[in-house]
Parts: sequence; C-alpha cells; structure tokens
Amino acid sequence: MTTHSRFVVAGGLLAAALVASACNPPGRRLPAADASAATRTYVAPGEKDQFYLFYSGGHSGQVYVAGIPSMRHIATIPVFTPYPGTGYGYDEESKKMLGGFTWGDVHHPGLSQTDGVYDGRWLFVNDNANNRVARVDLRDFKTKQILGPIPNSSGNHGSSFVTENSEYVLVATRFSVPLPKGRYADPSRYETEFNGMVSGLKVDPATGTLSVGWQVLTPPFNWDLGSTGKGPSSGWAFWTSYNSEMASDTLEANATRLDRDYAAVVNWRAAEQAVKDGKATLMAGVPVIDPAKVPGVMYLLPVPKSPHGIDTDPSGRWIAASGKLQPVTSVFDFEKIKNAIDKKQFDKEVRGIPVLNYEAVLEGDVPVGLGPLHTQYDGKGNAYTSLYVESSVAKWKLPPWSKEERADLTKIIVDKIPVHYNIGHLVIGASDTKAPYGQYLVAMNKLSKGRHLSVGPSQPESSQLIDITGQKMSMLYESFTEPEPHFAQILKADRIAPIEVYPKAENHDVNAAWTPEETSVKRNGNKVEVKMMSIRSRFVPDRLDVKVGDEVTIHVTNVEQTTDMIHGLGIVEHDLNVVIDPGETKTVRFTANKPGVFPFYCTNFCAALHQEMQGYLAVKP
Ligand code: RUQ
Ligand code: CUA
Repeated sequence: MTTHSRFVVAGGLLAAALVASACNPPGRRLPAADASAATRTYVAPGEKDQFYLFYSGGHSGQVYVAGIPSMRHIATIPVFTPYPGTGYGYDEESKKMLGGFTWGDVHHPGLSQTDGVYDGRWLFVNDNANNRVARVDLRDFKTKQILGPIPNSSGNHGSSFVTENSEYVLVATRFSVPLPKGRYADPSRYETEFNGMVSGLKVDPATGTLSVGWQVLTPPFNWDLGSTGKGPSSGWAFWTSYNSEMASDTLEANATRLDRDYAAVVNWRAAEQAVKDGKATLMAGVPVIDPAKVPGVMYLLPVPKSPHGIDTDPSGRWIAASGKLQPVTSVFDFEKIKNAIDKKQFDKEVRGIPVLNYEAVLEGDVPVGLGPLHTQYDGKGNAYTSLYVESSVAKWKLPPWSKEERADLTKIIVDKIPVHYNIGHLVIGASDTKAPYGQYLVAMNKLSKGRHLSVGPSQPESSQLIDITGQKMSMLYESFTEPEPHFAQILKADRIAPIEVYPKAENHDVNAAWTPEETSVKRNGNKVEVKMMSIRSRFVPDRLDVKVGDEVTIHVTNVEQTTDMIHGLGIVEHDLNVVIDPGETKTVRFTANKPGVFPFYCTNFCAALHQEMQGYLAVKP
C-alpha cells in the first residue's frame, strides 16, 4: 500500500468513528431486532441459562460471567485485582497470589481442553500488563494460581492459547525488551538489542498447576493474538504480529510501512523436543531455544498488514488472519504450509527464520470488509469476522470453494449483520475446539457509542447477542458489559457442576476450628494468633484482646455445610474484609496499630440474625 492509500484508510477509520457517534437519547428505541427476539432470549424467573459466557474485563483485572441467552451478569471472578465482594486480595492466601500487584490487564480467556474439546476444568487468562497468566478452577470459580511475571517476557498479550490436551498454555509477547530482563539498552537500538518471546507454560494434567516449560526467542515483532492447531496442524501454534518493521517510536506510522507483517508458525512439539535434546540455553532459569540455531521450530508467514489475530478453524486445516488496514481476511491452508516447509518454499530468512512463500500457502484473500479483526467458526463450514471500521460481522464460507467462488471470492460472503458500535472481539461457543456449538455469537464492542443511558463521560460498554443458527444472522439482544471486553469463551452449562460447599473432609487447614473447643487465642511475644469459627449467627471468639503493636493473625473457618451460607469478617477501620464460603478457612493478618475498640462484623448476609453477628477487637494502648 502506498503512503497515500494508507492515509485514506486512516481517514476511513476516523470517518467511521465519527458517523457511529450519533446520539441516542434516553427513551428512544432503535429498531434493531424484532420483538420475537425477546422470547428467544427470555429466561423466565427460576429458569437457568444454557451457556456460561466468560469474558475478560480488560484493565479491571477481572473475569466476568454472564448467562446466555439472557446475557445477565451472574458472577465476577476476581483474578488480578482485589475484590472485596468475595474478600479476594485481603486474606493472606490471595494476597500472596497477587504478589503485590493491585491490577492486571486481562485479555484472552482460554478454557482447558481434552481431546480438542472443552473439558470444563480450568479457565486460563493472561495479564498483558504484568506478564502473568492465571488459572481459574471451574469447580468453584476461583483463581487458584497466578504465574508470573513470566521471565524473559514483556507484555503478555499473545495469550492464553490452550493446546488440544491442555499440555500447554502458549503465550507470546506484545512488547520486546533487552533480555534478560533488567538489562539496559538504548531503545534506539531496538532492532538489534531487543527481543520478543514465545513461551510454553506447562499445565500439570492432574492439578492444572502452571509452570514455565520453555521459551522460543523471537525477533522484536509485536506478537498479537494467536491460536493453537489441531487435526493436520496438531502440535503447531500461530500468532500474528504487527511492527515487522521493528520500529521503536511513532509506531502508528513507522510500524505500518510494510505491506505485510509476519505471523509466527511455531512447532511447539519440536520446541519441546529440542529442549529435551539439550538444544536450549538457560536464560533466567528457563530453557530458551534460538530458532535460528534449531531449524524446524519456527517459521514466518507473511500476512495482511497490521493484523490483529489468527484463528485456526475446527478442522485445523484453515487458518484465517486479518489485516486491520486491509479489507481482507487471508485464509491459509495448513496442508500447503506443511508442504512448503517440506519443499523449502521460502522467500528469504529473517534473523535465520525461514519466511514461507505467501502464494504457496495462501488459499485465498476473502474480501470481508473494512477493519477485519477476529474470526470465529460455527463448525458448519462458516467463519465470522468482526469488522471494526464497518461495525459489523461478516459471515463467510470456509474452503473448499468451487471454481466459480474461487474466481470471485465475494461469492463466499454469506451474510453481514450490523452491530451498533465499533466491534472488537466476537465469540462463538467452542469455536477454538473441534466441535463448536454454532448457536450464538456474542459481539463485543470497542467503542460503545452511547448504547445505554448516559452515565457521564465513561460510556458503558456493550455486547450484542446474535443468533447464528440460520443462513442469515439475527440480532437478539444487547447487554451492558463490564469494561473492557477482550475476547470470551462460551461453555455449555451442563459441562460443569460447580460445588456449592467445600466438604469438611477436604479442609486440611491445620488452623481450622470446627467447634468452639477448637477455637483459641494464643500469644507469642507480640504475635497473637486466633483460631476463630463462624456459624449462623456468631463468631467464636467474639472478643479479641490485644495490645498496640501486636501482629494479629486470624484464621477464620466457616463451619457451615449448607449451600449459600457465607460469612464475612470485616474489621472496622482496618481496611480488611474476608469472605468465607461454607467449609472454608481463611487467614487475615494485620498489625493492631491503633488503640481503641474496633467492632468486627459479618459482612455477608447469612441469616435473620446476621446483623447480630459481630464482636470486638479491643486494642489496649
Ligand atoms: S485484543 S479487539 Cu482485545 Cu487483546 Cu482484539
Ligand atoms: Cu454471618 Cu452474616
């Protein structure tokens, strides 16, 4: 693309943004879906939704759960940000997991898989800001582990992509820095001194525990979204990148110079094998493979300019990548990629990494529309691409294409549906597995454009629910979405059976107190340790006597074994609140640094006498 046409595209983006910002006054109804849509999303009182929608909350640091088709927000899963609603980040266990960070930038949730389908065990999410990946256990919808900051990595955006049998969560860096981390190099020497990284985070098959397995050193491209292979592409993974130009300033212009950027085509099984074969070098304790020295681990694939993601279809053969600044989605054939690798159909090498010949591996450039971002699949041979600039979703047919279609790829565009804001991500249930649900599509906004009652300058975000069971897509519903939605996963509700109480037999906390006799207050120097129990509607003990300067540790057990019997422990003017689920023990620690008497009380409504569930922390000067 010439410089001139580049500005035409940029102007187009701006114009689209301006058009879309027309105002939508309160009380005004815009005809978007007919009234019959209401019955198709109606979940009557007492009935439950069919699917869980897990969507990332961006820089809120959390994961949100909604039901489909009602789109009701049903849970907030705190991950990288403290959340007093569940006491997350206040007790010692979760505080330790947060590691001193108070926020994260959650981007892409990925469900665990067995044999290429969701197994309902874990949800992995990445933190772009602090280079971490968390694991949420779907048995109790709680964050169980936060791994990171990942060594030798900066800007963990190309994440979290789970392999077919959850062998790995594969992640790639958005930013490049001088490695190992902590080394200084002038950013003007970006091209030679900075590097990116692809990491294989190993998943323990029994517990889900993540650990850094190995890494592959990459040129300083900004790796973006990716996906893992299956079927013919089993054992491979893909990421697009922007900034193949390796610019270190004014990226808006300097990282959009070339007509194509590169996608990474990584043979993660080969990487794993290379590490076993001793071909890696240790960097910050992690085996790192240099793909220039270990052939067969990484290839580069030219893709449309400034892409923002690459998605493998359910068969594992077709791989779609879109360039934000080109109105096409390129479909690559993995069979051709394999063939090109075997026959060494390479254009050149970049830093010792072979660049696949574009024409040799391309199946076709699909003219989807303006500003294509992400693609999802319905498992019935169709793909759906979000169009940021056009504010719509394009539905198109995957190959194989007829001769006629091939001659004119506009013929494979099946349908287009406008969404009423600038769309970013979209999700179809199980699109990244070999068996998508193909029933609903959720389109998530980037700019929401006044879709809700005005609440001031920070406009509520929006998501729209679209029925994709017919040939034509149909708009069903629009709901508020917590900021800022980046990608989501949809899981059939009957795939999981979350627990409602922690069985007493599973509580192995040595500080648990299940009876008043097991409770205690022990002093050791200036350390006071309390074993407390909570039960409807009291704390035992409900009086704690300490002295100014004491370090107080309270282990509080909720001895209930009944559904929904949750207690909280809030201490007045101590910035502390823990919430204890039935059968759980949590630990809080603080220094009693103020004299006086401080009431503590149950923060979570539990019974008619919930209000009476209180006690005193008496701090003697
Ligand atoms: S990325 S609009 Cu949100 Cu992490 Cu695609
Ligand atoms: Cu216990 Cu409220």
